[in-house]
Amino acid sequence: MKADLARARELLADARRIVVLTGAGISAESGVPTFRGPKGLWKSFRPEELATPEAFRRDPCLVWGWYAWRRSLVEKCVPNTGHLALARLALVERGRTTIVTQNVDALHHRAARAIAAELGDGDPTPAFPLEVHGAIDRDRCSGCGQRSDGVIDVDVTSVDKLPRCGECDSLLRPDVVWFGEALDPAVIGASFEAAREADVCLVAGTSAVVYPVASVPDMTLQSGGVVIEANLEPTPLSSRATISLMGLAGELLPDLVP
Ligand code: BV8
Ligand code: ZN
Repeated sequence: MKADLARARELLADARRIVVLTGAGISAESGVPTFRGPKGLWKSFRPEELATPEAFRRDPCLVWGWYAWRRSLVEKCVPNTGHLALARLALVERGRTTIVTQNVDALHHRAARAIAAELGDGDPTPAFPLEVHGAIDRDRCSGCGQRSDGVIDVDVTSVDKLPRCGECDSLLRPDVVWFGEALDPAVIGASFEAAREADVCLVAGTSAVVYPVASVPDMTLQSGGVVIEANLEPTPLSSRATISLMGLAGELLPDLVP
């Protein structure tokens, strides 16, 4: 493990372009539940019951109840050392690193602002991630698609109390991508382009089972780059990764990108 860590650190230090892919595991140490695994969100819920457009059509109050609960929980969480290490990587040498996240918790944004302030040069945007599955703190109109800041205390006691669009009166929904829904082509397209151009793809905290974003590391491999995985347990990616490091993202990432 020590030799792997040293080699991974060297590969990252020498990389011309880096793409980072993060999943729920990087936010676990901030208190945001992951999806799968022992204390995963889907232990207490069934994905087909909640993270699909059919579920929202069938029972919008149930789906809104889940997202309103997660929204209020995420609000109280703060970025951890893993988020901060990645933000520093992206801000110290601007333009070298692209962060792609499956997470909808906006913790990468908050880490970017904290490190930009610490570095004293203000602009956090190079460390803002490509959010391929959307953002839980934003709402989107299910009719006209207009986006807005997320309603905080959603009243889920009856459908007619759910938030509606000021323009077309359709139901608002969380601005996230559900199963069976297409990702924003511009966002996933930019993620794939960053993956193809990267010498190193650093994958942290994901079970690597959700497509199309799970193909990001393979695109780096196919264009001759290397993949470094940092995860708590082996995943379907581990056998394809150049280096697979097992451990907590909050400990591994500050070690990998000091
Ligand atoms: C689409 C947003 C097409 C909402 C989410 C069969 C085969 C292949 C693909 C499919 C298939 N059947 C269906 C599909 C497609 C489907 C898919 O991939 N399904 C999978 C499950 C088989 N994909 C889709 O439907 C996508 N859309 O394909 O559309 C299309 C095209 C054109 C037109 C119409 C349609 C949409 C996918 C997006 C779904 N939305 N979430 C919300 O958040 O509620 S997915 C959800 O899972 C989250 O976004 C999450 O990001 C994602 C992946 O989970 P992870 O982030 O990896 O989290 P997980 O808990 O699984 O793992 C955490 C890992 O961290 C673990 O390994 C753990 O060990 C580790 N860990 C824990 N703690 C730590 C740690 N590691 C380090 N440190 C720690 N401290
Ligand atoms: Zn509308």
